[in-house]
Amino acid sequence: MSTRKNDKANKSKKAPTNGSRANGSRRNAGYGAVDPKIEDLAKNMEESAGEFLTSDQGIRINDNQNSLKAGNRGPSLLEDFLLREKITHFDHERIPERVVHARGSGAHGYFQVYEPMSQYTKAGFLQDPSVRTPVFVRFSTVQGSRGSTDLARDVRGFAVKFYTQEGNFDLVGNNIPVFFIQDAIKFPDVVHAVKPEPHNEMPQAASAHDTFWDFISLTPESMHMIMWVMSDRAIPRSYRMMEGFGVHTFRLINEAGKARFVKFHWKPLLGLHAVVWDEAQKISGKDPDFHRRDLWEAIENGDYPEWELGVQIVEEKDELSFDFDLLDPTKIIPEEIVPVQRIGKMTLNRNPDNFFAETEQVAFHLGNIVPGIDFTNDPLLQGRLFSYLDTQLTRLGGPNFHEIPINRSIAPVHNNNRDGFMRQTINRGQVSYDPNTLRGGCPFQAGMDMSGFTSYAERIDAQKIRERSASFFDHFSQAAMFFNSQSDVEQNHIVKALRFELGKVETIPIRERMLALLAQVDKTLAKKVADGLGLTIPTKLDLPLNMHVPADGDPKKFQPKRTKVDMGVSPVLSMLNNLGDAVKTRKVAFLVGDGFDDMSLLEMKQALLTAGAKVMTVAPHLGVLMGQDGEVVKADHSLLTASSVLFDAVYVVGGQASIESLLRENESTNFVLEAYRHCKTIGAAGAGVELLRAAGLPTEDPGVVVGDGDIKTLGAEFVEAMRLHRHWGRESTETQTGEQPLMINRTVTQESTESVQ
Ligand code: HDE
Repeated sequence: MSTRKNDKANKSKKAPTNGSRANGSRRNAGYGAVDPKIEDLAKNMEESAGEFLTSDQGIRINDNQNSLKAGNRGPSLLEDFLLREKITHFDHERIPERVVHARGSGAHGYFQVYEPMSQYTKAGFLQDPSVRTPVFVRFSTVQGSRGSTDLARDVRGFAVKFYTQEGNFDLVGNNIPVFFIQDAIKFPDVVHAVKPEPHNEMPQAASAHDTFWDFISLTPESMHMIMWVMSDRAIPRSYRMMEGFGVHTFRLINEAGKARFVKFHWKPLLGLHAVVWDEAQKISGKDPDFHRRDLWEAIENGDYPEWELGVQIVEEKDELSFDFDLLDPTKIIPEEIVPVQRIGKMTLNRNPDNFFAETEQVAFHLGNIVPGIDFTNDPLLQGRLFSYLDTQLTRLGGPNFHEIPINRSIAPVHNNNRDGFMRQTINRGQVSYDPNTLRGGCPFQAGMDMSGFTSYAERIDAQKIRERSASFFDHFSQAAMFFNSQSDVEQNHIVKALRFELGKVETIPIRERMLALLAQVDKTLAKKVADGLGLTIPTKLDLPLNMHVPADGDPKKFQPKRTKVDMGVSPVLSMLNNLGDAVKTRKVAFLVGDGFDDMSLLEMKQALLTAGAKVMTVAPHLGVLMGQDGEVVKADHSLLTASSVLFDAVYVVGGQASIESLLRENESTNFVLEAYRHCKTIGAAGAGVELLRAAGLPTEDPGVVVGDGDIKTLGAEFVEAMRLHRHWGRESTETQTGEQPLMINRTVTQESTESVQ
């Protein structure tokens, strides 16, 4: 399959070259040694610069403008094999999009472990800190179609393929550590409920509609997940600023065969940040590719995103020592109970060369594991083990998708699997079965000492039964823990998100059922949502709380537990306690017009660049702008092409003429006003303050930084203000519970933990 080079002796004439792109110039970026996956992908790369146009059969094409006709005004001829080849290929360019996670963005990178992990696992890629294991990561939204907006309120997929020397290991996770359901048999239901409704295919990429909340209102096990997806976790500022989680409990197994339970985490070094909901909706119109672009640009700029891999390890003997079941995917292990050990770092440093070939064709599978890692009996995990391989058969058109360059392992593949659509491998020889003598028994089974995979020999002594373990029945304690662990600002966002989502639900009884469920999590929360909906919390429900009761079943076996466990709070669950560096790689818009004050632009720019931020000028017109002392700057955007929602902070450059030209455009006051409403840092120097006044902004707000003289001091203040990410004091307090502490220190009150009635 490797690309033929244009060096055929009988075609010595080369096409004119107009600057061939150095194919692979970005290859090996960041690597000291050769990256084995990059080398592997290179075998399939094609580069047209300097080459002649050919058919798929390699025939050089002389006329790519006209089809073959009977006379220049006559009908096209069936004989035209070039026309037919081109159109036929075009007709079949599309493959089915993913059933879920259709909208995604990918990047290449590498992973390095900090210390040998041999105490816990024999996995080869977790032993040697000097080894860089290549990775390909795909981030995604879940609900929407391939062309939908990045900024939907949604869970984000966080799927990592490690190309290890022992074969591929896929950690197919999300940015939220729990899931809606406990058993795989409910997955088609929850997905059907959240996807656009089948009769009119509306709404796109949104959970705010009747079928989703109908299902959720009948599925109390979803309440913990609902708290997370209604929080700001579901509207991240960037893929680079969100956590990742393996969700299920897995196993690590060491050389001696000792197993331990493990939960996987990804911790972003840039901290956790979100946008606000109004901003998210506006970005969806202004730049639906916002997250995709952000990831792409960061990597192109050399701002390589990084995450530390964390593990929570639980000894087997402690399996049953928690208030929840380790096999229940609607539960986390609070970090305060089992700390997260950071064991290595992943760096993304290369954008894909071709979206379809890599990001679209990549096929993740939870079942891709390596010796030293194994599964547990989590019933969601067990169902996923079937689904991923199965779905790829249709999506990628047959059983050979592991041969697609982005999917193939860097470890050699030898087995007796044969044939099928699009087979690339040319298996040589007579033998395609095992055992055999004709090939000396090859390929051999590998002993455990030769990295042969063996499943963990878990003891199982059970009845075959369709039942859910009673240890899975507590659906509200962790939902309450999550809610109680949020700052007032974050709780306020959850209230507003629920008011929005349920406000879009047209069927009143569904809203009421949701209020009854929310009341099991926290009465104040339910009351505030009810107020927004103009409803009261129902005291009695017509239907049982949990609808998973089979006609002939014992309802008690399916009901959520009546008493909640007080799990207290877990401060690490608040994004505001994970701010990290809120300046590095952040985008600041400089509002500027002709006649600007040169120093107020240059010195502020310097202060921001030094702190690691990015600066972009937004002006009344494109082209160049002249400063009052002769400085010339390029306008990166005009007020028409840019919008404040695409930036993290706004600075109004000084200079009377500049401000006057900005004030002639309505968009300039809208720009700062919207940034203010979204709680962003705003700065203005000298005459720039006039623009803030014209927009009606207060200048004594903590996140509004103004100054007349020394721009260096103003710059330092501006950077400090940006470090807070947002200035939440500006938000309406109508739905808030009280003060707005950044750090959490709550105790749970009796009233907020009322049991199910
Ligand atoms: Fe998935 N999921 N899922 N999922 N999932 C898919 O596989 C499925 C679940 C996740 O970027 C599909 O290739 C079932 C949890 C990610 O290509 C499909 C169940 C978590 C991606 C599928 C779950 C995930 C997928 C669709 C319940 C977080 C995108 C296309 C039993 C731990 C991977 C495909 C990418 C994709 C099935 C639940 C993560 C249909 C049956 C929980 C990140 O096979």
